[in-house]
Amino acid sequence: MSPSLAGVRLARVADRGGRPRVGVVAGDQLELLDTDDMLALLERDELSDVVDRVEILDDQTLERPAPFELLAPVVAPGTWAAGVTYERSREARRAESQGRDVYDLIHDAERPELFFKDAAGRRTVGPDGPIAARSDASWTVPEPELAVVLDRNASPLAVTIGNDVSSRDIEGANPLYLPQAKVYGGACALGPALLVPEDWDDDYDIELRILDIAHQPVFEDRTSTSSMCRSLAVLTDFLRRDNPIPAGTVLLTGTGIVPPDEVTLLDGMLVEIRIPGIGVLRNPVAGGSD
Ligand code: DO4
Ligand code: MG
Repeated sequence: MSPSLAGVRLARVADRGGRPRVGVVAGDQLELLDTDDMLALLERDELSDVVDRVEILDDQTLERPAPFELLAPVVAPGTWAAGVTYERSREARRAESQGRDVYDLIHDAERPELFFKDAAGRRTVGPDGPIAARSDASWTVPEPELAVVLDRNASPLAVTIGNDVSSRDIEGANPLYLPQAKVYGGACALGPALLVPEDWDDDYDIELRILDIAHQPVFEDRTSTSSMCRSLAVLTDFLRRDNPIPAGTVLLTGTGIVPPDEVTLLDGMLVEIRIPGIGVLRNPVAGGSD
């Protein structure tokens, strides 16, 4: 019988010719499989593909499996995101909206906030890809989130790290501007690997570090998915209602970390999100007003 994927970390890379390949992360080795179909592997939930090449890499960032370039671990046909799933997010939304109560209402309501973040990976980058601050925004922040890859029934297949990059000034001006604050080129990052958990009830620590252009830390904080006020089952239950969910859809599960108000992402900064067991998603920032 082929080994199951439980507990396995999977990454996608492209060789010099641009051909994508799936690899299994084993310590500091990337065992390249003879397939480029991450989704088929996840849905099969077994590791029967033959390893045909082994590359050495950094076991956290998965950087530099030269001559391979790391890709986003999955090209999601759709990416959805949940909002205000942590108390810290409610406080921040309340502050930026100058007291309007929509965020209190959504935090306590039975129906979660779910919004469409991307389609076909057009606005999503992988590890080391540039995330963006909008040119017409003055206050941009990373939102470090556990991201879940779903099958066609919205059941979870794997987890990864997601960055729901957001323009706080645009959303703060009016919550109806949310799609513009959240959906633009470079507003999402995924990676560096997918983890198929052995136990879906496990919680994850999430650590955020923002580095300035000299790569000195300007902010760091951590949270845990144990602080989420909604379960993954509730989020996916609402997501699938009357809504087609193509296999490979990604759901970002909300942020529990909000940088202080004076922090905004600027061209040349670096954002690192670490989830032990998955790795480190590191992205430079491009654009932004200053
Ligand atoms: O309502 C705004 C969305 C907030 C969000 O994306 C989050 O809490 O992660
Ligand atoms: Mg978010």
